[in-house]
Formats: sequence, C-alpha cells, structure tokens
Amino acid sequence: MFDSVSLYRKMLTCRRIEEAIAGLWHEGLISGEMHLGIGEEAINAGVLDHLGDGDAVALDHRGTAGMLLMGVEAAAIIKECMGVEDGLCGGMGGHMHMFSKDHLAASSGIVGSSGPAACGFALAAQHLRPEKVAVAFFGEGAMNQGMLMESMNLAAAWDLPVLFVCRDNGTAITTSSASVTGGSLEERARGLGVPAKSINGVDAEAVWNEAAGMLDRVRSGRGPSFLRATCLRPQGHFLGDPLIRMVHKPFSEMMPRTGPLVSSAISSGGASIQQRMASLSKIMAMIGRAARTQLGNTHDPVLRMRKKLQITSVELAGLENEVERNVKNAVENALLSVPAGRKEAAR
Ligand SMILES: Cc1ncc(C[n+]2csc(CCOP(=O)(O)OP(=O)(O)O)c2C)c(N)n1
Repeated sequence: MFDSVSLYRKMLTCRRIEEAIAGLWHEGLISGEMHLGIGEEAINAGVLDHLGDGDAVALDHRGTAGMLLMGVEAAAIIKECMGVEDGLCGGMGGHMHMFSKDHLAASSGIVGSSGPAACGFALAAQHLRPEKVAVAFFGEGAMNQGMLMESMNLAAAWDLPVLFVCRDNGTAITTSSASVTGGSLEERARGLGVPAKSINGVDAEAVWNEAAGMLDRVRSGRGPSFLRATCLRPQGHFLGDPLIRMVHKPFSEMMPRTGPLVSSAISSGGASIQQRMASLSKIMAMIGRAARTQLGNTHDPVLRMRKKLQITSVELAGLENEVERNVKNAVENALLSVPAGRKEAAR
C-alpha cells in the first residue's frame, strides 16, 4: 500500500544527505566532480520502495540516494565520498563507484553500465533467487550507449527480471539529448519487446504506482520492463555547474565568458559566419534551458510530496526534525574518520 509519510521520510532523507554531501564538497572535504540526485528523489524512492531482501540495484554516477535507499549506512556513504579508509569501499570508489555485497547494490561512472550490471544481478536471481528482481537506473543520455541497448535486448530475449529506469532530465552534461536521439525511448524499448511507459518523475505517488505494476510483472517472470521518468535537476550536471552559476549570477559569471565568445565570433578565418551564429545561438539555448530548470520550485518532488501529506503540523515537524538529526549524526560520525590534517587543509 502507498504510504505517503514513509515515502516522504525516505525522499527527505536522500535530499538532506545529498545536501550535506554538497556542503562537504564545498568545504573541500570531497575532491573531484560531484554528481547528486537532487530533483530525482521521487524516482529513486518511488521505485526502490518496492524492493526487498534479495532484490538488487545497479546505479550510475548519480547513485548516492540509491545506495541509501537500499539500506547502506549513510555515514559509510559519506566517508566513501570523502575517500577515507573506512568508507563503504575503503575510500577507493568515491561517489561514482560504490558497491555493497550485503545490499546487492552497485554503482558505476561508466555511462550505460548499469544495464549489463542489472542483467548480471537478474541472471543470478533467475537461477538462484526466484521472484527476486534487479533495477537499473540511468539517465536518458545512457540510452544512446550500445551496452544499455544490448543488455535490454538480452534481458528481453532471456526474460530476465529487470526493471530499466531512465531518469530523463533532457540533458547529458551540456548536450540536449533531443539533439542526439532518434525516435522515442519508449518505442525503442518496445521494439525489443520490452513493455514501456513514460511518467512524470516529479510525482512520487505516480512513480510508486507505475513501478508497483511493472515490478509485479517483472517479478512474475514475464521479462523486463522500461520506465522513463522525466525530471529536472536544479544543480545541473555536477556541483558548481557553470551553466547554473550563470543563471544565478548572470553578470559576474557571464562577463569573463563574453569576451572570448565575441572574439571567436568575429575573428578572421575558421568557420563561416552562419556556422558561428548557429553555435552562439546553441550556447544561448543551453543557458536558457538551464534557466528554465531553475524557475520556481514547482518541479521539486520533495516539496510536492510534502504538500500532499495528511498529517498534523506537529507530526510533520517531528518527522523532519528526526530526519535532520539522523543526517547530522551521520555527518558527524563520518567526519570522525577524516584525519585532522585533512580537515585543517580544507579550511
Ligand atoms: C561510457 C562513458 N561515456 C562518457 C562518459 C562521460 N559522462 C559522464 S556523465 C555523462 C552524461 C550522462 O548523461 P545521462 O546518462 O543522461 O545522465 P545524467 O548525468 O543526466 O544523470 C557523460 C557523457 C562516461 N562517464 N562514460
């Protein structure tokens, strides 16, 4: 049965943990790129709420929330992001390459690889754990990766118990996916004999209901299904995304870029003037698209779920305080593992 309060708790926990990770990244305690799933909570929680013991998940470079929802301890995830020795994978995997054998959860930064990984989990389930399933999460950019299509094909041919979940935010780093994608993604899946649906991935209840039906079918041994859930990601591709910075601080962020853009547009030699104008208009469209993802909070799945809750304000405050406390404890616990010298260096 759909339990809005339980789902909200999960979504809020993912949001707060990822915000805490963002804070540590800004403090310099996490190095490298950081991809978060803020804006995708309804998809992650709405699907993974249906998984139980023996079910598996394969995640991509945005797998922090998925790991958490599979029951991996928050502090172990945060430590892994910080690269400390007692992190989930000994600090060697970082946020993109987490793995937990106990929770049958694996993530990889190789775009598209969650498809083959989920098929592996599903093949094992087919032989060893009847009625258990595997879920693959990936972005719509990964749908143009051969290995994802190959794994969907094999899953269909072998009736593997896989739910393929595509989180479609329309953009792969800075490339508009529509500009490099032929046909519809659902039709592509159907062409392989895989039932497919598209859904508003901001609506947690809708995702939950759709995933329930699809996972029932997958569990019953009738082969894979494909769910495309649309979403918006307010932080862009990664933390510090220049496109998002330009939207928030157009003057200071655009100024240093305007000179090089203008001089490349007017310099002698090179591409034709038409080609240069087309490139400039593509850049402007990219900035415009980024601006649209920032407008208002109508696309925030966590706020949307919160508004639907039928509990008293006292109960809501209790729930939210508890989540905040748990997250604070997890961060404090994780920070105990960071050598003092590193904390000093980050200051
Ligand atoms: C095989 C491979 N090609 C390219 C990359 C570089 N890369 C990292 S994320 C990304 C975009 C992925 O877009 P999408 O699958 O839509 O996921 P999103 O980041 O939007 O969640 C790319 C191209 C990679 N990591 N792996």
